[in-house]
Amino acid sequence: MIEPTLTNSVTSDDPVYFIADAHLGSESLSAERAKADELIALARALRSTCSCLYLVGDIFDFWFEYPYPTRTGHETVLEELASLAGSGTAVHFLGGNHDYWAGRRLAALAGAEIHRRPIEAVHFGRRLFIAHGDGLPEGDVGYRALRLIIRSPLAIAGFSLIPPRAGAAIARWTSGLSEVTEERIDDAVPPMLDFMRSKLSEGFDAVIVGHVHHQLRRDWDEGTGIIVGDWMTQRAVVELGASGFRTLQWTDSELRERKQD
Ligand SMILES: [Mn+2]
Repeated sequence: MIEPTLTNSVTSDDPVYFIADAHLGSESLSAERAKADELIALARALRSTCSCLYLVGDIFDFWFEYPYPTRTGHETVLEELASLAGSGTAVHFLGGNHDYWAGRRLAALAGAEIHRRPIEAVHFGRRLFIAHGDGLPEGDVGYRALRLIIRSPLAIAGFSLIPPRAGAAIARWTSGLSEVTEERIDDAVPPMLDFMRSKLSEGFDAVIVGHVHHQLRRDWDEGTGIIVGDWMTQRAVVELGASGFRTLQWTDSELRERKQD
């Protein structure tokens, strides 16, 4: 059983927001610019209206903390997140399977609290279980084995000896192996729904995950399950306010209700 880390619960009337799977650094230069510019615009729009921003994993297609200074290539986004944090928004970063190696350096650059495990938080009286979602459904056994290797200290030590440019090339290659397709999304949704219901049965009021790249909300008797959807292709955003959850999309420089597929 996965025990979530309990975060400090924020008592505020301002809504809480969730985004996931921007995979910054994975696409063409123009796609990358659009993703980053719009993410920066969102962060600016959220300033002073958002008590808490959860980055629910795979915001970066690749993140590694070398033991010496390197350019991240994501300076503008990081600066904007840091100013959002500076304005009083609590920024929580959950490591995904692509950016699990995020640590102290990212925390300092983005003003974010870094989590390498699922977290539990309470907002608007609801007990939330928040996780990126990789390897959580029970069926994901092969991937779980791979993840154990990715997360081993020895593998991390080995990777830090590779020059950053070569390291990034290896990361791009492994990233291509896990490319998102419609078929993979269809396969991933049912076990994720099962997983969410099992967490709800443990007493959570809502379960929020990313990873699947498809925005989805299910309301069951025992609670709400939400897959945030991705920033990469959908600019998906989820809001939790006093009146409950809203599935949104950043489009034409504002947040709008997003029709469920
Ligand atoms: Mn993922």
